[in-house]
Amino acid sequence: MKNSFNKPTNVALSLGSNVGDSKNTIKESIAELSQVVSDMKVSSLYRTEPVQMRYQPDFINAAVVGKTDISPIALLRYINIVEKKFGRVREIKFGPRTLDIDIIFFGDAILDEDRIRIPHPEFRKRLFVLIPLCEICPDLKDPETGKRICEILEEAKKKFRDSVEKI
Ligand code: PH2
Ligand code: MG
Ligand code: MG
Repeated sequence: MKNSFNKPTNVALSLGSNVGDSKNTIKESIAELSQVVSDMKVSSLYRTEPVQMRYQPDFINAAVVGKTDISPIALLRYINIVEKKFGRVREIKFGPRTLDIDIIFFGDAILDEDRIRIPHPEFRKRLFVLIPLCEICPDLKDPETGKRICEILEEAKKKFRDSVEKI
């Protein structure tokens, strides 16, 4: 399925895992994503303190940016297939998971539907998303606020103290 732009769209994705062999899961799932995302830039892996549901194991997080010519919904469906392949079942909200891949940006798209919300509604509060993304793409613009990732990160660092450590 082609997207409506007729040319590849820049996408930013956040990956997280805190069940099983998380480092391997993140690395292998990035290889799967290369089927639908080209010209990928991949961040380092980070060990991060859980946010929202604090009493669970630390996460491994990473970010990926690249280009895709499929639609947001087609990308989401593909992501769900990859998540299932790594053993994800529908679990407790914010709780432990083998693999979570979230679409942070899809070009300039702003989507607010039941199935899909882009930009990701929580990303501005999440150092575990902003730090890896800023490593690979500090000038990437948030279509909702017009701010660059590195500016959003600086603001977030003033409010949030969650530990995010490069590994
Ligand atoms: N994902 C969540 C909830 N909390 N915390 C960290 N550190 N990393 C995550 O990926 C994460 C989280 C729900 O998706
Ligand atoms: Mg998530
Ligand atoms: Mg998700």
